[in-house]
Amino acid sequence: MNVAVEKDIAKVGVQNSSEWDVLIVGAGFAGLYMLHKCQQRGYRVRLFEAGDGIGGTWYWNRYPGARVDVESMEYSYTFDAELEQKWSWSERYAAQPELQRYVNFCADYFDLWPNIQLNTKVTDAVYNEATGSWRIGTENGVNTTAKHCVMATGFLSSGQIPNFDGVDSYQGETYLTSKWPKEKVDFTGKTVSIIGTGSSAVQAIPLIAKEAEHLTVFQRTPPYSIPLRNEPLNKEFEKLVKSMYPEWRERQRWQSRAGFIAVNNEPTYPNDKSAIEVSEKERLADYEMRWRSGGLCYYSSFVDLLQNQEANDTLAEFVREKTRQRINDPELAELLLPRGYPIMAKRLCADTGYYETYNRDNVSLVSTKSDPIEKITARGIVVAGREYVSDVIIFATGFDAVTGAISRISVTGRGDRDLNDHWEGAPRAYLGLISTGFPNLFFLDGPCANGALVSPMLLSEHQVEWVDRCIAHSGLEEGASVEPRPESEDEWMVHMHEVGKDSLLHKANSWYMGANIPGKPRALLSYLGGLENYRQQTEAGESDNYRKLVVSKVA
Ligand code: N01
Repeated sequence: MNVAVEKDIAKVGVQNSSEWDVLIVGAGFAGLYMLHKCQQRGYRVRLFEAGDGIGGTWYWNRYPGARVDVESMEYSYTFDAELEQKWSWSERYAAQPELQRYVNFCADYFDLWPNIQLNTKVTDAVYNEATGSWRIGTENGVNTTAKHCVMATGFLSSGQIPNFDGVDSYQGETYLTSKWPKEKVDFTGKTVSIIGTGSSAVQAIPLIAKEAEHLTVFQRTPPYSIPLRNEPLNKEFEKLVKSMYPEWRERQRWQSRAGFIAVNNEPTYPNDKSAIEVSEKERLADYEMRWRSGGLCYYSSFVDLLQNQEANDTLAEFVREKTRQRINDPELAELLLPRGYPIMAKRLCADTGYYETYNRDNVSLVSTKSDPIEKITARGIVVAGREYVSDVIIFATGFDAVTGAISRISVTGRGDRDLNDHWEGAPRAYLGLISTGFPNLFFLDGPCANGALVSPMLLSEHQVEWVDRCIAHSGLEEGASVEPRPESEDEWMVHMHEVGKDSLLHKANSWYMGANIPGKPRALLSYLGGLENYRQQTEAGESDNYRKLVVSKVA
């Protein structure tokens, strides 16, 4: 045992047979904040990260054009007032390299590095009922034990390449957007194919088109995409936000619906009116105002947009009409326009020149809606009997979202129960934070919470603080454990499905529903009650001395 560890044990002042009080898996924003909280408590804590750098999604997704589509001033840690004032963003929406610089700056600022272990991919976790602790195994053979284990593995971290016939026979270069190389990829003079038109592709396509000899886009479902309107950060806006950050953050937390309030460089409240009860003039004024602002602010538009098809149709038609104007060729526009599913039922995309890219001579579109990709050959992609020969294929084909990263770790709880068995059909977790039969194991940004529909930064900070208090409450002593009562987990699942049952999300084949992965059970994976409601529910979960949980102590 090293000196630092001995010092920490003295600080915590408990006897513990585990090597670590808390083991955190994943060095994204959530895992790093968890680490900071544990360090503040003086716990013996370790964070294992699979990559050779930190940042989670912002470490892996380095494809051209990768940038956040929540405003930088709102997509940053909210828990430290000094940090908020110290850091300055250069753009309205930070690009991947700047986000990585921010994450590294935070790790320095909070002195997190001594407890981060890179290149350490967790493969399995087994609960020991006698000691109330977890044994954690890793790909490189490091095994350790921890009293509490926090899975901060991310909800968009398991990239997927569909199992296309012949995919391994392809002889050209291949790239997956979510595992992009660190070195710049040069497309100059190359014919490039990209499969997928979700958020990643929509960001990458305009930049790759500028470089490639020819770019062919294989689109199955046209996305709804809103202009992002990125620009250098408006200094007046930065000054405004920094002058009122405490109030701004409170409004993000409690009065925002999705965790962001900036629209057209002003703080706003979500629109609580119905899209179909207001006049057409009022409705269009709201849509136009948000179109001018750009990005994802339609999530705080009329309250019934994701509940009522008629309301949703008004926005879908508005966006289609705006989109039509961005594409020169009317026939091509018809292929690119999204139809047949509600807007926002798949996550809205936000783009910089996406549709205008199709006005270039070196870009073509292949619709695979009625003629799916038949196979991949040594030279390219075959659709409807035609081979599209390419030097490069880019897979922008998304993620085994929400549950994928956790499910790839073999997790064995009380009574040798496998977590994937407990989650068979649909994941189950009380408040999205902890599952019955898996004591002392916590999920951040996991299933059954609302990471998918609110700003992940706001959600994960709130969850970290909840987990931090829960660990402090249950303790570190040998034999101590905490898990939800079975009826608490049942109640939460009933509540989650009740809240989500009328949502239009059910009408699209999206990762929200697990519907993008062949064979994955179709189920609502996230809580749709909004951020404020989720915060209230989790606070209630702590009431009456955590009566919804079973906290066992040493006899
Ligand atoms: O993945 P996606 P993504 N044959 O699942 C297609 C976040 N994000 O990486 O729609 C043919 O959205 C698939 O077609 P379809 C954001 O939350 C944020 O782009 O299933 N095509 C779709 O077009 C986002 O929602 C940011 O019919 C196949 C595409 O591949 C989430 O990450 C940036 C196919 C996958 O799109 C995921 O985005 C990037 C097949 N067999 C990502 N399988 C920002 O912050 C899949 N496709 C800006």
